Amino acid sequence: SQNRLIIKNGKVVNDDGMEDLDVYIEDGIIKQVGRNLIIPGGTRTIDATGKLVMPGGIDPHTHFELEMNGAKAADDFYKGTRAAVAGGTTTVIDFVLPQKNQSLLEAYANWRDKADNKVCCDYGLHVGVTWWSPSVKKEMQKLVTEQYGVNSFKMFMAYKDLWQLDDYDLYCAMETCAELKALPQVHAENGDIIARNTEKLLAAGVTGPEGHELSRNEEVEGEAVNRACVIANQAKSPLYIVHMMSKSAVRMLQLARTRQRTPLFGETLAATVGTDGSHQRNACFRHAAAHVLSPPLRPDPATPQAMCEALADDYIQVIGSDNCTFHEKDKEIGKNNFSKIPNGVNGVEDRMAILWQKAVNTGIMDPCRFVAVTSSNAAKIFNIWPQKGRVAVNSDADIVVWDPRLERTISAATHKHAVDFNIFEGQHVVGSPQYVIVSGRVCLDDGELRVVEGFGRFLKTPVGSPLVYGEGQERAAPEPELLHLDIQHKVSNGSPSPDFG
Ligand code: DUC
Ligand code: ZN
Ligand code: ZN
Ligand code: ZN
Repeated sequence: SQNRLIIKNGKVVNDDGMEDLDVYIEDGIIKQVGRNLIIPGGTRTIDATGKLVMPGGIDPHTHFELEMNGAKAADDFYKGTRAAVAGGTTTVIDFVLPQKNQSLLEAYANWRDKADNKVCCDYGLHVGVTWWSPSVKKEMQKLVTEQYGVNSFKMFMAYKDLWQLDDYDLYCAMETCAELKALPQVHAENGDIIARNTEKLLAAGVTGPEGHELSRNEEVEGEAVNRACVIANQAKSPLYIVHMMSKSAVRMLQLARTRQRTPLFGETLAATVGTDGSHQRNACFRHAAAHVLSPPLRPDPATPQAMCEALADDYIQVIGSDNCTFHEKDKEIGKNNFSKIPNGVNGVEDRMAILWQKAVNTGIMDPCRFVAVTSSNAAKIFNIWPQKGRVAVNSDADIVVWDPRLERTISAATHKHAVDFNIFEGQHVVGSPQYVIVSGRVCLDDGELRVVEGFGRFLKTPVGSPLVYGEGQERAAPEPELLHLDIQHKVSNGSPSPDFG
């Protein structure tokens, strides 16, 4: 075999522990992990002395080439996955977002066509349920089959008149997910409140980027998180809340966990831990608009650290990027109306370094938890574990050799994104990848990027993840005494506790 590699003298970090071990790779697969390995001659050696050998990152939230408000995201599947690999991420999961009344299967096929020959690393797909009808349900049934390999569906509670579902349709979509043992994902913001607030702000002359957060503050996110959890409970469905951006959102998710039985997962973003809402008020339109995404960055300066702590404490399980980059000139579409600014920021490249800097270097989390939230948890939730998300025999050789002492300053001048702006501009980080191995191929080689366009494969994600649907995943029934409803129920008819499941 030509394709042999050994990573020696490093510390292997998995989500459940770390140990000094060598890793031997052949034909894209990890074949041996241990010490004093016996390996064939002619194998390339990477010396990882003083370095951490971790599973490549999984970014479960990207929007390459997304079209929004008349603009198209700058990072395509080539530049986007190239940036991912440069930062230590070796798998991304992107979103197929059908138009209203468009066939989900057709939108899926279009997205595969865009991506398959461009991706530099493996990628999977979530599919948006952006409208509802019996035909949509039939298409979901097809998409979860092995032919298509989709196990997660995203529903929007915001973007009225574009992607938003009402509660009835959201309930139906979640029931269908539960039936199929797929995972519903929800964008949790109250789109009707946002629509009305937008009208009021524009009428009052607030047209700049500062209006964006004002139209959709924390309360508007927290309400939707709570409602999504209630609907999931009624549908007897697990739930994954994408891009949680505020302390209120986390609080509502935690509260729901105390009262309901279905597994509830939360995701936050590199943007949320790496920067804050003050930039949306920058006097320079381009600067402010570049920070506009939904849900928005928050003005509360305690948010970034609180989100790091939520990740460390398992209130939130996953960090993604929501990478959806628009050139500065495209953000100008919203020059006179903040609601027209194409939404989205970068993050697929810097997600790991940013979290390392903000949460590991500060002592908020240890390297094992870092691996859990940047890789292993997403692999488990999206049912690609332990093929992905683990350094172990028989796992894919998707590996990052992390140098915890490597220092660099993040800048649009040097980043690998196609976009001309970086929301982490000027931030100094200590800790970055030195080598990144994608399916056994060294694609970042001592700092030099050597990706191959089209090298990545489409990754099928099977339904029925053990972490989401397995035995013991249903939470213990809540204490009936805590529920006012139950007390009334007992008083009125004296029967035992009602079924909240
Ligand atoms: N939020 C964004 O900021 N961009 C794309 C879609 C979304 O929900
Ligand atoms: Zn979203
Ligand atoms: Zn500026
Ligand atoms: Zn998104």
